[in-house]
Amino acid sequence: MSCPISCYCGMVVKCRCNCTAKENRTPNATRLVYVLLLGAAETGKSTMMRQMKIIHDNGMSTLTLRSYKNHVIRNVYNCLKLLIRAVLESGISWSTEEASQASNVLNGLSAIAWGLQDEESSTAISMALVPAAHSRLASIIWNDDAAQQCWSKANEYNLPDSTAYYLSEVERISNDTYIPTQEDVLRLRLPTKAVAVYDFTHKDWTFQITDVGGQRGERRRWIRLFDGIHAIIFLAALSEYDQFWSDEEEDGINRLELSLRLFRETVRYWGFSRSTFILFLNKVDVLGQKITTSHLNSYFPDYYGPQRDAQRAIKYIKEKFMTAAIDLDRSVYAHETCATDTDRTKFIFTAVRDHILWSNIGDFF
Ligand SMILES: Nc1nc2c(ncn2[C@@H]2O[C@H](COP(=O)(O)OP(=O)(O)O)[C@@H](O)[C@H]2O)c(=O)[nH]1
Ligand SMILES: [Mg+2]
Repeated sequence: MSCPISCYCGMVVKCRCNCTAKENRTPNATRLVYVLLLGAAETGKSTMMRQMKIIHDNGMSTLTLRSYKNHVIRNVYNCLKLLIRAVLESGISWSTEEASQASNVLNGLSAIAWGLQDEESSTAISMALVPAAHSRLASIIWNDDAAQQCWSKANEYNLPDSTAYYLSEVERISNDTYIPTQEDVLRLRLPTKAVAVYDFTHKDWTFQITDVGGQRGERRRWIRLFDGIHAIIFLAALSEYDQFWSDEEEDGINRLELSLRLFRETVRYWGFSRSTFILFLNKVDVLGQKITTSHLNSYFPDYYGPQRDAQRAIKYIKEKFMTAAIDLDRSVYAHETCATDTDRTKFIFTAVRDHILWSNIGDFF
């Protein structure tokens, strides 16, 4: 049997136990490789799943893109509302009368004015539209100095990562003939409760990737439902070092601390003792932007490296995760990722896929 992985090394793989049943497996028989995506909320799990689909299904069809239109418009609406609320809470004055008036109009706006129903029914046939007049007002808001000041403190006001993206693109999105692009879809924040499963086939291997969703309280219970997992891809956001959870269960907890705690629990869970562990240190692009103004040692006083240095910050965060698994007899493979970047994800995932196959090869031959 030749190398099952696409590294073209020409290696011949033999069954380790010489078992004829295994040797006689037909070369075309597919074998299932179970991969679980884990991590705290908003670290990029659903975005990674969407990327898998883009990468393995040769992009999203127009029909699929259209089906996301309501969600995109809902995200624009949410980003705008949260940004206006942040400015009003901050006490910073709008720099022009025009922006102040735009804020009055948009702040009083209900989602129905944009054809949006409640959150649950936003998958219904797309009726949503950003009226051109509102799109102009949204641009005035976004370009105002008060909004920019609040955006530079996005962590304090819990502004979504995609705020800058959607509010810079609002004019395009408000077009009558608007169809979302893949990037518009990748930038979506869609809090999903359901478990999502995606299968793709590579040679005679079928990868089944499962995202258990975002319920915080349920998370620990969820992982116990999964058995025989070949690999865990754990996502943590590099950019969450200056962010805090503000919900009931995890109120006031630093998001990176929570990711570290979850990682520690997951890597130690006996049910995963045979699984390959891969760590995606995601949102490398967001870290690169915020590190210039938000200092890591303001939140992690044991960071003694230089300020405004993305590489040193990444090194420090990576070491924190590695230390969490240091006393265990297992390797963790870490990658810096940007889940919204298709080319980068494709490159990394090809390496990860091959790595998962190699490290589980004993199970398959
Ligand atoms: N800029 C940037 N945004 C990201 C990245 N990964 C995820 N996001 C955004 O972060 C938000 C939350 O991501 P999501 O996949 O829903 O997180 P989940 O709760 O772990 O499933 C979405 O708006 C994504 O577009 C990334 O690497 N860079
Ligand atoms: Mg999700």
